[in-house]
Amino acid sequence: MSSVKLKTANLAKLSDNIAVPTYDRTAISPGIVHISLGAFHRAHQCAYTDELLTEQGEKAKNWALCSVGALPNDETLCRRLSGQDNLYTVVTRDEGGMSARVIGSIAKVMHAPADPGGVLTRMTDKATKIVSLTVTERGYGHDPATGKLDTERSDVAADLMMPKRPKTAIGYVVEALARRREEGLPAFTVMSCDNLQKNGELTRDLTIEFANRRDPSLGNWIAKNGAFPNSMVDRITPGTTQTDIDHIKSHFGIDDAAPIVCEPFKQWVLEDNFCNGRPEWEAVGAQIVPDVYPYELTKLRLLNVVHSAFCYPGYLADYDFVHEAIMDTDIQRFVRRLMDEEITPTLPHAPGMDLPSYKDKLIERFANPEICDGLPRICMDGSQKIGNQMLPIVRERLADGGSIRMLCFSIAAFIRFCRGIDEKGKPIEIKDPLANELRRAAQAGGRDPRPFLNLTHVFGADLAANETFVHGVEQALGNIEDQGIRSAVAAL
Ligand code: CS2
Repeated sequence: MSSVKLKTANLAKLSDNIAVPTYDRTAISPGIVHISLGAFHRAHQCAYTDELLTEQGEKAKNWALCSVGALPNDETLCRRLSGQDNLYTVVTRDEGGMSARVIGSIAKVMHAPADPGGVLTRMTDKATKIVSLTVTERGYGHDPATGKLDTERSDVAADLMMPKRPKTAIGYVVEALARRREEGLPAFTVMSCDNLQKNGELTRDLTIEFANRRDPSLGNWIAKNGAFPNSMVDRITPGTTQTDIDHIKSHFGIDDAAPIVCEPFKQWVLEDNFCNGRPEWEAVGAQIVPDVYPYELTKLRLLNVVHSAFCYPGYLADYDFVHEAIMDTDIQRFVRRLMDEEITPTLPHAPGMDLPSYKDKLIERFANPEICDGLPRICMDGSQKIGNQMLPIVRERLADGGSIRMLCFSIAAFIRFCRGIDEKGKPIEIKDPLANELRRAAQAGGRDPRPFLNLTHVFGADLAANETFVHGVEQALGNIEDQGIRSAVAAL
């Protein structure tokens, strides 16, 4: 099949089975600066906003996005998007088939490392009413065990030393808010779209803590004038591969250098807590609720924590993809028990959410064979994901005297993974901000988890000292050692 290069001038030439923007893209302008141009942002917030522009046209036209690549190696993606008028295709796939939609809600793309001043100017612009973030768990610069700014981290320390030339997301937010205050402009809303418990409140606390260290009157101004809504965001979105690009080209006849492949499912639950206006995302399926917490906690614990719990056993059992691991009967049985026996009792009631069917649907989503969500993506940044998402459950269970057997097994598998060599002797690449510490501690301990659990940046001082927890992990690690991962999962 011949293909058409994706750009505005060619939209009319695309085949009929691809949805394209029907609103006037020359009229849209950014009211949101989004930090971190990852695949998830483009699959989620940009997709909702594209639907809103389609639905509301004129009314929503000033709520388009200025999406900012935050990492040095985002340069290629920024260039690719600019080269196709910031358009890209979202292809959703499951066993029912594939569908494609060209997304037009990004009005501008910027690359922060190349143009930090330009990004700050854009954030300070009166037209910017929301700054949203998908900077991942580690991008907030906090210590997961305390929830406070980790001022020993080199990037955080550098930003506190030179706050006018920030590199971290919170550093950018605080500097832009400081400039707005000086210029007499209203604050913007800071909307975290990351998988962190009470993501809005955490972002607020870290922003104010950072600002207070600069100038307490700035901290007060932000506390009084800013807004930090909590949110639950959900859509499974692997990174795009060259195979995806080639496949989309041959299947849809569209030559797109920056497409997204993700699942059809998407969900967004958001708190109505904005200080400077907001788009009506609820017109296109977002749920605006007074209290996001129960939804967010349910999703975080049943999806993200469970992902982290089975990705390490799955990887060690030699699977490549999430769907392969979840289709392993023993792994699936372990996942079910973890969900039902150890996680569900910690969940508050979320109105309108039916837990049994939510869990069934999750297993079905994990098992989607068309997504090819690689286990290494889920294994990445384990110290942050486990520290932020899983350990709070362990603490609650310990306080209530509930069983933590499946949770301890998950952590033991993480320790085994961090040893850096699999059961067949193949090296494992550990992608984690604490990779070296994790590897060293896992190797030093062997079947004794204590050196690892003493990493207080992950486990806090409390868990390292908790005999029930340490013993549970020790037993699970011993079982993995003695029986191998597959039998150890089966024995659960
Ligand atoms: C995943 C998430 O990175 C991870 O570990 O659990 O990216 C997950 O796919 C999304 O949160 C789904 O909404």
